[in-house]
Amino acid sequence: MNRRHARPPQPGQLCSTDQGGHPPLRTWREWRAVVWVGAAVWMGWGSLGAVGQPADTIYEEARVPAYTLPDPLRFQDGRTVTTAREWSQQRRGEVLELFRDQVYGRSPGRPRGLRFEVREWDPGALGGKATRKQLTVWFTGRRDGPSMDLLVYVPNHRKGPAPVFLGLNFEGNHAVSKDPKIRLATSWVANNDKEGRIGNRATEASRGSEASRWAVERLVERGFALATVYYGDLEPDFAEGWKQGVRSVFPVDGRRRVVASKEPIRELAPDAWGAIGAWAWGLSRVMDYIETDSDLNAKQVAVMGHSRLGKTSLWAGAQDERFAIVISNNSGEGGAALARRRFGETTRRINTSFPHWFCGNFKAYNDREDAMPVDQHELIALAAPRPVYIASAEKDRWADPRGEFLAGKGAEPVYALFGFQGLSVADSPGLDQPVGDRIGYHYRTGEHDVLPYDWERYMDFADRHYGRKEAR
Ligand code: GTR
Repeated sequence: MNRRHARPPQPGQLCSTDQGGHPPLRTWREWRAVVWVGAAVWMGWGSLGAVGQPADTIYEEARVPAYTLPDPLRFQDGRTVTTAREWSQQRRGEVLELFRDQVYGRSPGRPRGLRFEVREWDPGALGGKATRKQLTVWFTGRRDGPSMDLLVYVPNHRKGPAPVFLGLNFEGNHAVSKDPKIRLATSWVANNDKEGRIGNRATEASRGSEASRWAVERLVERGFALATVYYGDLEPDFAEGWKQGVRSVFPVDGRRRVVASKEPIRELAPDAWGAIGAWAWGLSRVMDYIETDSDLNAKQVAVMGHSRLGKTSLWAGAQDERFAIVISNNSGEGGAALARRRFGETTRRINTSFPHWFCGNFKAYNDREDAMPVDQHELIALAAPRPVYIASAEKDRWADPRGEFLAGKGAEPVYALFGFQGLSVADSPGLDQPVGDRIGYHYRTGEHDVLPYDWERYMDFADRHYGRKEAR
């Protein structure tokens, strides 16, 4: 056994090497309170994901219209990429810029005033197997500005800094485990009487409501740390939610100039970040924290997300190359699934049900997927040469499992430039047969969900790529 802990900072201590700061955002809390009321009314029609699937949805292969994917190795001016260097230094930037401009929008970088405040630190968590850390990340460095709460479990039995799985959660940090010490989420949550979210507030009854999706004990047992944040801390998930999220504070204009705003922003440019961009930005801010925590291995951080948060992990991994592994769990349309393959959810559908997820420019592709300058195989390719894992589920036809596999296929030429095998199979494998070399893939039995099966595969994949002795 080799226990190694950095000295716990005192609760309330702010840690940052950056002494910069933004002007106080005096109106932030007041503004948020006003919008909550409107949001509660707006959300009356339903909760997360409660949007119907139209009757004309394509679920038969024979009805999928023919399409041609853009070539990831072709520059906008027609030239061909022939080397890994050309990809990394020129074409990668071009593809990233197209996704920024036309799909997810432009995001700001690390805010100057970023601060990490330790709220709780307990080396006796999970029956003594883990150290639980709870922090608040203050984005402007000011306590009257926006923030997110970060929950971290670090295994106590480990050699050196622990590799990390990082993911956003849907219902609040307290929902990922029954651990009674996790602080309840304080920001807006979607109502669900059965799961204890009432009046858009988390209650004690919502503890552990999402626990089946988070293999906390198994991760710790296998030597991984878990870091998670409630996505609603960054932006509540409804059309006007951005007015109470980080997008109202950090404006992005068409020339990528970012300034902290004294007043909430009331309008977004067509190429400014969408909600997925805001959530992905939060993941990069967690990465900023991880780099400061000597218990965590900042070179071994796998960013993982499910569904809309799988779209988010892919976008976070595309933009921020500090993530060592990128994992998409059932991310579907706007995530791993090819947009041009109109199986299941389509661009029009997603832009209609969730108008806030993507940037304004993306609306131009409703029923015009073929006009997109990119497709989702190129989003996967933006992870290259880092390992990427795509997981699909049998009953998740809305997400187009085959389209998710084919996006991995479409990314292979980029991995090949680096001398890496991608999926290393010609066609989609059968159920519950994980495949892949640098691009991992499985098609699991069951529903749109995150199951222990998925976590075991992600941990196996991470062990293999990190060359960990723990690899079974
Ligand atoms: C669905 C949406 C999908 C997926 C899912 C989820 O309603 O159409 O794109 O993101 O929600 O996030 O659960």
